[in-house]
Amino acid sequence: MKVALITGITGQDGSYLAEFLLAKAYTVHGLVRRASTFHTDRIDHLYQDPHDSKARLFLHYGDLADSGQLTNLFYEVKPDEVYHLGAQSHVRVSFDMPDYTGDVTGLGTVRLLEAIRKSGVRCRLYQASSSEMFGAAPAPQSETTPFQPRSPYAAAKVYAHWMVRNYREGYGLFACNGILFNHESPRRGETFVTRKITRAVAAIKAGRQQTLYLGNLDARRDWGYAPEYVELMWRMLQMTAPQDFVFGTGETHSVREFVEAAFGYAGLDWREHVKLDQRYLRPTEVELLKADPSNVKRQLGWEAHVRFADLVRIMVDAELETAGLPAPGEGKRAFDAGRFGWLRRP
Ligand code: NAP
Ligand code: F7E
Repeated sequence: MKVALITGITGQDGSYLAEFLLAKAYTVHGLVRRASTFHTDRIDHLYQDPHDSKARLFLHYGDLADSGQLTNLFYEVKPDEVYHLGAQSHVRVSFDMPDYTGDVTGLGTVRLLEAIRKSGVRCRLYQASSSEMFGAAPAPQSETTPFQPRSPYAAAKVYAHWMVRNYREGYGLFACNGILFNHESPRRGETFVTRKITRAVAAIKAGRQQTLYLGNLDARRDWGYAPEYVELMWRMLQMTAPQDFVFGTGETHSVREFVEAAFGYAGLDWREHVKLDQRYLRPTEVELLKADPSNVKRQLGWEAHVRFADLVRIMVDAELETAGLPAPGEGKRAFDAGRFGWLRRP
């Protein structure tokens, strides 16, 4: 039975990954930040009483800013596989909090690498790199596209990415960077644009909201479905030798197209509800992201199955259901298509 350690287990990807690994009979340990309120809602359905001898999910307080606790955790848990997903992951927020973002997202990765090295625990590491690192680089972006980061977040991820490669080359660590393009789901953080839009659709349908304020509608992203992406993270750590991969759908759509699709699916006219708020614009924007996923397809036989239209439907259906409203259900059909047998809820 393998042991995994997940940083960022309370986040979107961490929650799906924990679910996926538990279904694969892993013992899963997660790093959780201390807060004055509970914030484990994404993993509450996975909770197991640690006093139960059959428990396979364990949570540990810690922080990527605290190297001592990270090192202790390696001595205690001795993981076979480490999935480093913890980060200050919001690009717009990173402009307001550049040094904090550098500390947690950049240096936090170095603290983790040092914890592995100093503890001497032999494990494999997955690093959550990001398509944001490509920034202004022309699309489509692949493993050979040079990085041109356009935000403090992206610059911090570039630093982390290269440090992971450095530990791979310098210390022989089995460490892989997954350069993942945007991936979304009903568990996406509420301030990322797709979830903000789908939540607003349900609130407008329910008569609780009239207007949705957004920033740049022209930015284009390669949006996929998060559960597919966490499967790939696991797959990368099962390779015979460590390697970095780009992963995305290979399609690109504008924020406006997402808005149109989400409102349209729920029978709403977005023009009656969406307004610009300058606060959501970024000092430097990444205009166009579109993956070239041919390498991962060739080497790992991996491709994204849930595409733009189904992703929108999955997210709007989930939001309408949560609001107690009737949902068209087309997203549910895409979701039920059989690929996600390990998922207990979308
Ligand atoms: P997310 O929902 O924002 O989750 C981030 C996680 O990091 C949360 O569990 C958060 O804990 C934790 N965290 C934040 N600061 C921390 C700290 N100082 N110490 C310990 N943990 C901390 O992000 P996500 O969408 O799941 O993404 C997972 C990873 O992939 C991130 O590294 C992100 O940057 C990267 N990524 C995401 C995408 C995407 O489209 N989703 C694409 C490429 C790369 P709290 O719950 O306490 O806040
Ligand atoms: O913005 C535009 C915004 O915040 C997408 C993170 O997971 O993916 C994510 O970063 C686009 C941008 O995601 C609003 O300007 C318009 O062009 O949903 P987002 P992101 O910045 O692409 C990458 C791959 C990561 O690695 C990150 O961790 O939408 N946009 N209006 C808006 N964005 C937000 N958040 N809010 C708006 O009102």
